[in-house]
Amino acid sequence: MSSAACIFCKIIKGEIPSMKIFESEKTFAFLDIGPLSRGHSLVIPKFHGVKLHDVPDDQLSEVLMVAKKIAVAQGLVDYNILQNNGRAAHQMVDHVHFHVIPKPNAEEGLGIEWPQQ
Ligand code: IU
Repeated sequence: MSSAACIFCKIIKGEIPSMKIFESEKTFAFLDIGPLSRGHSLVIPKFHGVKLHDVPDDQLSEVLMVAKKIAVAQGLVDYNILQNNGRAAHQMVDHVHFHVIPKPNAEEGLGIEWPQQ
């Protein structure tokens, strides 16, 4: 099921270009256009659901497995897997999506000396 008005459904169908990094029967992944860090990607079910509870379990479980595969393929050590539901929870696009956000090693990435703890 897809929604004609949904921008992520259009990305899945190729009607809007994206930097695709993975596709299967149920899942699609692409680079975020506004990355919070280098390599920030989004993993989405092809099934159109606005919030987590709208998406069938089999679609959701594959999305999480793909997010893990992407993190492993990128060689990530520290990263966030993030998923927002609803405006108050900072969801801007109404099609369920999981962010994979690489975190550079804190000390190397920020180039500052950390206080001893
Ligand atoms: P959020 O969890 O709904 O707040 O995140 C939406 C993300 O979708 C955000 O990081 C955007 O940069 C990203 N995005 C995108 O990659 N391509 C698009 O065409 C649109 C949003 I619209």
